[in-house]
Amino acid sequence: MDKGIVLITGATAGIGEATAELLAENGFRLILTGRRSDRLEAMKTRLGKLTAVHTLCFDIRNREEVNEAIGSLPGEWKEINILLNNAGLAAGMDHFHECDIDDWERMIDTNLRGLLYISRKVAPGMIERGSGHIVNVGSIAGREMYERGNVYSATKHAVEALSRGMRIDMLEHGVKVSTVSPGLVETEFSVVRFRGDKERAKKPYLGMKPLSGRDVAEAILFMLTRPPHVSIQDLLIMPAAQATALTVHRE
Ligand code: NDP
Ligand code: 8X3
Repeated sequence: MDKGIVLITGATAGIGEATAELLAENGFRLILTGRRSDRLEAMKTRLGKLTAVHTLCFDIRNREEVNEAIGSLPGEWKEINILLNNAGLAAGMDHFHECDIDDWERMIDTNLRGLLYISRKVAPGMIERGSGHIVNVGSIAGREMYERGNVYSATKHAVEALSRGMRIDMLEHGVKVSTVSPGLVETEFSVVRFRGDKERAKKPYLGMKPLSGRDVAEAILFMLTRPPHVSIQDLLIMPAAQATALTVHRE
């Protein structure tokens, strides 16, 4: 049975890719987005065997690219039922006074501006149809601060705050807004954060079992498949070995 159209930002890796796979297995039609066109095409071939897939290749930091991409959707793909705002990154992990300001701008432009651009473009269609669901990927870093987390954490706190504001503003229009906030998930996140340094990137996961993208995808699927009158507003999902951002039990 058709479950509607889901647009996933950052579908080329990690949580976005795992969610695309799980939603394809569960009968959702997918619009997959990201900057790496080769990965998008490979996913279209792979998941296209399970469901209808459309791909859009653009940089979410660029407002014109976002508007053009959404504007380019063919008629049968225009009515987006669910928007998964997942694209995001941490760039660097340094004390505030030593951070690279370019890193701050990348995080603010991706995690915040990008999320705002695409949500502002997609939400009016949901409001017109009187239904829709926006799921924003937050983080444990959006719930608490930790040493050297400064601007990444601030962007995720902003995602939490924005989700609450979006929920209030769109309540009367039948649009659900949810946040899913994971703890440590082993994806490309850490490799990106530490600029391709694979050894350093392994450190957060040493001696413990982190979440997989699939674990988070399963939580998202649960949120998306509640009956119309039920809204999971906020979901914190952590590895069993992690109590807070920095309290991790390692063997
Ligand atoms: P990955 O690095 O594995 O995936 C990130 C995705 O975001 C990629 O598909 C990437 O695609 C996309 N992306 C990044 N920048 C842009 C851009 N400028 N334009 C378009 N797409 C972009 O990381 P995760 O899967 O771990 O991260 C997904 C989300 O989960 C992020 O918001 C992250 O903050 C959050 N999160 C991650 C946690 C973790 O421990 N991994 C924990 C808590 C939250 P491409 O490069 O092709 O553009
Ligand atoms: C990613 C989780 O703890 O590395 O959002 O900030 S953490």
